[in-house]
Amino acid sequence: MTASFDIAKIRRDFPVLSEKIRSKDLVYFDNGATTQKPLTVIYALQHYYARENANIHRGVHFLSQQATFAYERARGRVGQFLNARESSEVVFVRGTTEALNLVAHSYGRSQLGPDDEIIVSQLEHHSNIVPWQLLCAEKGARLRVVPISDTGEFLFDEYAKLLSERTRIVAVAHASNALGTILPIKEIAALAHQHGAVVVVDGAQGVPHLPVDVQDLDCDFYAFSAHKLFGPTGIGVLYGKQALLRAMPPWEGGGSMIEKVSFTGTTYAPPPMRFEAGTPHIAGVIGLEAAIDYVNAVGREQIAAYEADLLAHADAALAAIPGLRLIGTARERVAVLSFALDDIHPHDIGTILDAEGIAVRAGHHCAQPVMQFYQVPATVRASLAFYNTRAEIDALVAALHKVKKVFGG
Ligand code: C6P
Repeated sequence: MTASFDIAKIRRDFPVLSEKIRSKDLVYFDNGATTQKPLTVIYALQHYYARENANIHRGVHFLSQQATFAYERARGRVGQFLNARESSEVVFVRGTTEALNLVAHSYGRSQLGPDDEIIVSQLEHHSNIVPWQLLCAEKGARLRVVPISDTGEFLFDEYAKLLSERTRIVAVAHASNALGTILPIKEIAALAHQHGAVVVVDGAQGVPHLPVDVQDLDCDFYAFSAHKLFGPTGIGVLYGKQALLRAMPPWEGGGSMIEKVSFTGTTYAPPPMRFEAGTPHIAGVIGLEAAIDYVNAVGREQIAAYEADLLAHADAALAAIPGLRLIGTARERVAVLSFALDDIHPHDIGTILDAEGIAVRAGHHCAQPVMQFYQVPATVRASLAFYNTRAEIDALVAALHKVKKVFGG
């Protein structure tokens, strides 16, 4: 670990981490659902509402201009964070779900027809399945699914077989929320492009763990949520290549997204404004910028290295528990551990862990096709972040031994 990665200081930056839950030290392992927020993000929101609150893009007065400047500066920061060519390739939305629906509604509805095909993988979150199913139903298009291996790997050869001249969209996760599997986006995109398909990446679980360079990946769209990146809820990003965004029709109408409105015909603003109808979540955007600044200051390479070390420790520690079955053991994973323990129901495990102050998610993780593949109704999922520690993993292991005792194991 690099000397600059000061875990004690990092933990002090996140006030909730020193909370007691049920008289126990909080161990927060539900980062896949949402991450905790550092003080810089909390203060940025407070500062905006206390000192700078105004609507944007429509006021000549000082505060409005200041808020507009802050909002557009944040767009630039997100663009740099993703290595987009231009900040106008960054569209602010409510979150990953809205970003994916935007692409399905705007790009999908205007470009797809009967017998066209959309490829997703077995690993997808419902947000990267259902919008495409709705689009297929409307257009008479077909959804094709790339299978996974028993360890939870994306089967690239099977993907290659599914691609054809009918493939219009390939929509895949950067990393699986249920298993942690990292998908080979760069290779997926290169092959999709050979067939003339566009590539949509659900980056909800990629951005918090991995450096993301959209130019290097050469994806056409990349979606993520601020709240999984230590930022506020209710704000997210759709990155889209400029040429694609320019050619896409609006999907929501209202203020801010127009050039000229009349009853004889309305014209639309260029992207990104074309896709940001109405008053946006200004404070959220400012909070997202603060979150990105925080992550950059910690260092994205450092975060990835620290989390790889945590994951290796957690894999070994959990494997040593008799009766524990890790679900999803792909070679390349972000720090997500999904598991079953004996035949104890995951919700019972989650409840007992909660009594120990340990927050995990028990359920299908909005990835029911993954559960169907492994023939389990649910798993327990510990999803880690860079503020977690080996000691917390050891606390989880000790608590899982208690769970076994309660169930006579
Ligand atoms: N996964 C989890 O506990 P929203 O809700 O729009 O911010 O993100 C949706 C989403 C899309 N894709 C992936 C891969 C995700 O993990 C999520 C959110 C949470 O795993 C809540 S279900």
